[in-house]
Amino acid sequence: MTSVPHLLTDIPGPRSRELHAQREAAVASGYAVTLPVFVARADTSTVEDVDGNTLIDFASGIAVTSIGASNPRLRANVAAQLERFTHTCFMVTEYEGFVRVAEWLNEHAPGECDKRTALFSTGAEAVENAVKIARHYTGRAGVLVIDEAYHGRSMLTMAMTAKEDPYKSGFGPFPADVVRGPNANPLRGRPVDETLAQIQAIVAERGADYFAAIVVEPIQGEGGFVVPATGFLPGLRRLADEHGILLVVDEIQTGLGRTGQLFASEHEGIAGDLTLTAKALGGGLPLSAVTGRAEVVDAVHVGGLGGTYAGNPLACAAALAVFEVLEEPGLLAGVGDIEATIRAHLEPLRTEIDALADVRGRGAMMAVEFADAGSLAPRPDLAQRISAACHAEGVLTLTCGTHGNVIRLLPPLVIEKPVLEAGLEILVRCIRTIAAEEAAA
Ligand code: PLZ
Repeated sequence: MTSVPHLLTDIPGPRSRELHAQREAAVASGYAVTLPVFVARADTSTVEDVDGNTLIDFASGIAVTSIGASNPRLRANVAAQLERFTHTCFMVTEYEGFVRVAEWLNEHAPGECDKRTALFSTGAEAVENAVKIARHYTGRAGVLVIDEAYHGRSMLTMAMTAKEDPYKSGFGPFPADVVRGPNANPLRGRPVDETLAQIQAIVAERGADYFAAIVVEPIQGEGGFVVPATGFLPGLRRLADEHGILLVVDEIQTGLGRTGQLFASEHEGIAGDLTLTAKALGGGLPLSAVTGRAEVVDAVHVGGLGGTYAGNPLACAAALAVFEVLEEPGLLAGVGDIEATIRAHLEPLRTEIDALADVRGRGAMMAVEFADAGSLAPRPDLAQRISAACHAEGVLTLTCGTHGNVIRLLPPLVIEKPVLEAGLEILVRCIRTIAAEEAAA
């Protein structure tokens, strides 16, 4: 491999700029873009743009291409399926891939119980359907969600998502019966027992028969890669059990190896009544799933769940390749090595750079938060400038967080160590440079 990143032009290059201008004349302006670079092809952990530049991929298309954006096994599986048929609609005639994906998820999702799986296409659809199932099973309406949560862009999932701008502003009114509780954010929240007591009070206020589900991300994604304080998730599990509420764990960003376990729930020793997957599940083809206790999932009447493209055959073929890669010996342990490498590069900066407030995450889902020392006033300006500097040097980083002050790293789980290290060295250099400029200003 030639050394990466490998840059031939400015980023974005001339051809990308030309295409971006065409995009502006054709595409709805409501889509934001992290880096206006047009991709020609992708490899295990790099993307090549239309100007011949090779960038290091620390985004994986937002935690989707965990096994790489052009994995040979996935391509072969999808190509073989493509030769056979592209679609039947599972509600019209059946095909085997759908069943095999469901079986794998039933076997591997958290919880020692008989399970069933329903497949859909997008993450938001999985969340919507989990709420449908939970309401049907419990006969209750309420959905309890957490501060700083992200669950999608459909009407119900916008209601469940916390952040107003850009996700919700101007798009309401939203469906009713979504109630928000506090987050056990170790950097910014209250102690975990107080947080749980507040949630307990919210449940008590609404009455015993109100909440159908508590929906929670085991590590918040868009909300800022917030790893909840120890005890929060088990506390929610207990609270749900005490009140006959279903616990729905949204593993759409964290699931399928991202955190070094197949499911992030496993780090906390909990199992949702329903566990949601998407993103990495289809390895880039649209596929999502609700997996959970058979009794709960099968409470829904025949015909109550579905969708034209739900569990599309090409996407199922892709998922079966994803499962094979996840089961390779050493894959999950390698994710632990990714975390160790990231920490080794970033943690020393904590004492060196005042505005570097936190290095956190699990596995290949790691983040750096920027905030003023002492007051913890968020510094989105720093995160944005550092991220932009990384882009200019050929490293594709993303930001996130309620305040936009977090840089997140989501490399493919199969990233080669030299590529990871090259990207991290650039990130560290950019953090130092921007922090020094800041200090001099
Ligand atoms: N739940 C935890 O992370 C998607 C959103 C990007 P969809 N996150 C990326 C954007 O700005 O639209 C996500 C998630 C969690 C649900 C979803 C929704 O998944 O496949 O985007 O619908």
